[in-house]
Amino acid sequence: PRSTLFPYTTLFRSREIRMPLLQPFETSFGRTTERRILLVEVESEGVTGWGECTAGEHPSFSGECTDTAWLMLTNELIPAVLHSEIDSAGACPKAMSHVRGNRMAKAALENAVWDAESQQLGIPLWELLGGVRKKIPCGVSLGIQSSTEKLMEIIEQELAAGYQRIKLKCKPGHDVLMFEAVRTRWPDIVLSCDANGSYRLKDQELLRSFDVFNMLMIEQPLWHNDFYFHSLLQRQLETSICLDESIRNRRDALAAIEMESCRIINIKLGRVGGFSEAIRVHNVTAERGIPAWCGGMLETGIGRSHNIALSSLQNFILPGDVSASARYWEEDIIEPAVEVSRKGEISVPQVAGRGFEVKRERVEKLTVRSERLHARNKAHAEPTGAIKARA
Ligand code: OSB
Ligand code: MG
Repeated sequence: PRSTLFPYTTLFRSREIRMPLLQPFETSFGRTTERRILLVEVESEGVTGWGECTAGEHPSFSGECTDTAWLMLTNELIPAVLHSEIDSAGACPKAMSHVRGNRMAKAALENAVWDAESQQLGIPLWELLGGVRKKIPCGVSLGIQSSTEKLMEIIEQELAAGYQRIKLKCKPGHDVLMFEAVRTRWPDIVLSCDANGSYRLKDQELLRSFDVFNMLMIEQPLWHNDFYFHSLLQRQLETSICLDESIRNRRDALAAIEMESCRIINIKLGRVGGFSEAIRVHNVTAERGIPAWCGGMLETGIGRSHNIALSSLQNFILPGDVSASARYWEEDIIEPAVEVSRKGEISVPQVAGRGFEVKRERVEKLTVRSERLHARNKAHAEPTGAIKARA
């Protein structure tokens, strides 16, 4: 549907907030205790759309980090979108196409525009995206723990809460013994692991030995940017490989599927550059009969609400890494907080927009820097702040 997104005054604001995690989160590439998160706000025609940047504090998951995303948003992406004639959120990728890469920065901006557009149209965001599911199945991703005992305690808690799948972060030296302990105690739960690219081809025999644990999948065992060696490895394994880091867009998904580099695909909004590309990746997995699920990046409620909307698309068949706000934050920046039922499901909100209010006062309190850019109308964009200072 055509939207009247930017006919008159449009205001963009980028800001950084700091949020301590309730528990540190450790992966094969590092440990996070406090998140530095960029939010993008677009105000137009009486609605406010929000987007969240999933870049980490360090460029270790992808080449992006909070600071590079800030630079791209304020110097390149927001001015580009302000100066182009956007009549729907789906037009954002083209308006930003002069910038290579930087997909997490692009996603924060594009997703804010989708959020605004759904409010202007008065329909739920998930409906604008083409979603169909009313409830989405949820799993949890558990970081590397200091001891197996601690890990077992947490798993017990998450299973009691109803989560449908347990994913264990792993790396060389932090794998078989942990899987053995977990499988001995829980022979039948749906289990998976995520190596974040920490194994090498010389570890083939070790990775083959994971087959006895009957896991649903092993996520990104090899290099973050590889397809070919994953296809060789997949031939050697009974367990399905799921690719995360490797899949940047629809073309990557198609290449991975055709090369049989994986049998399952994790879709993350930030990693693929926003809702437009996420839908395209989703569609190709659906066409090819490859189960998809929605990944997580330790998001606040804004990114979380967008993950919920995306997860309502038909081929998000497997439980995602989208879970309750209370697992991450003492207090989320949305209300109500995201909650998960005893069956391990999130109900997709049946109201216009993202379906969760942003707690503006709390966001203001958490803000450590912000910048405004605005345009009076399509023809006369008027940058402010740093952009104006450079002009
Ligand atoms: O690989 O899925 C990943 C968190 C940060 C970076 C990468 C990953 C993750 C997670 C956490 O697994 C998922 C979540 O609970 O948000
Ligand atoms: Mg992953």
